Amino acid sequence: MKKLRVLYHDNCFDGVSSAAVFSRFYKGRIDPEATIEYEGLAHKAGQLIGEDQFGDGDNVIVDFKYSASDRLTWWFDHHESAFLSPQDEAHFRQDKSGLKFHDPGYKSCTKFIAHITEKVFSVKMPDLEELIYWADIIDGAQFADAQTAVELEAPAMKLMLVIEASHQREFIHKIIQDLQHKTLGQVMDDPDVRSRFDVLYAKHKETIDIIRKAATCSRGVIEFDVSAYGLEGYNKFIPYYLFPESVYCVGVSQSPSRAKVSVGTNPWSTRPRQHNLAKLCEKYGGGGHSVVAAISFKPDGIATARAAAREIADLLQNDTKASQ
Ligand SMILES: [Mn+2]
Repeated sequence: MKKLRVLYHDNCFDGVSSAAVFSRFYKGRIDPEATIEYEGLAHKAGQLIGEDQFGDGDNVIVDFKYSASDRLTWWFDHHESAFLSPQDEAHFRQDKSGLKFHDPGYKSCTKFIAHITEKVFSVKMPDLEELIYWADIIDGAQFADAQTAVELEAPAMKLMLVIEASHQREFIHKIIQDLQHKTLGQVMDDPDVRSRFDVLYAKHKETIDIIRKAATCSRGVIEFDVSAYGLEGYNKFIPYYLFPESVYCVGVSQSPSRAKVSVGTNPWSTRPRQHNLAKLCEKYGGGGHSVVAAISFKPDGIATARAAAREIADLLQNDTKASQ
């Protein structure tokens, strides 16, 4: 009887789904009697996965950076930045096991695993199609509309809220086990999952109200300042849900560790985007992607953050006016 340890990207719908899909594959193709353990991994700057995090049987990392450890048996990742160092990348390129896979062209690691296990190992898991579909939508932020992203009607979206906010290992590991043979609706029907969702959903609704009261939208640009409310994390699609006609969003928030300006593009806007937001934020010491970027300031730098947010909003407003 084999032993497997699954190291997965913690508090992430795609990480948890990847763990479930790989476990199903492993039991179907490698050893139906395998004992499987789970270990969540979180991003910390420059930190390697410690040798003590690997088990003494087979080890797989899913939806997370490569490790050059001899104890790593399988690896699947779809992140652009999958290697901590050129040495790690060289180690992966020289690997002859045929059990390590990287393709940044995939929107989710779950779909990547499902494709590889079918194409390379001839294992089909048609009953997991729903999970694979939703992991791809969620990790790739490919929501059909703002309602899907914010109203959280679909069981997958409800489960996403629960997975992202829950830090008890046993609870997440039970979800990984359930996802291997239940529908997403059945997983959500678990009373423990349901009661956690209810609490988180009430908070989510409060957040929508806070942003609704704080936000204005002028010339295609939403501006809001929620620094007085201590919102740590919030669903980043809420502003576009409230102002469907918007093109950009500039938000100011405050946590104990920093004051923050978040700048984003409405993914459902039909108007062409004129600016690279990463470049715009770099001028203030921030960065990110072309469609979503941010700037962090010291915790007492809220006035500077507000001034930067206003400047950026003004620039984007003139831009959207010019393009009309
Ligand atoms: Mn992922």
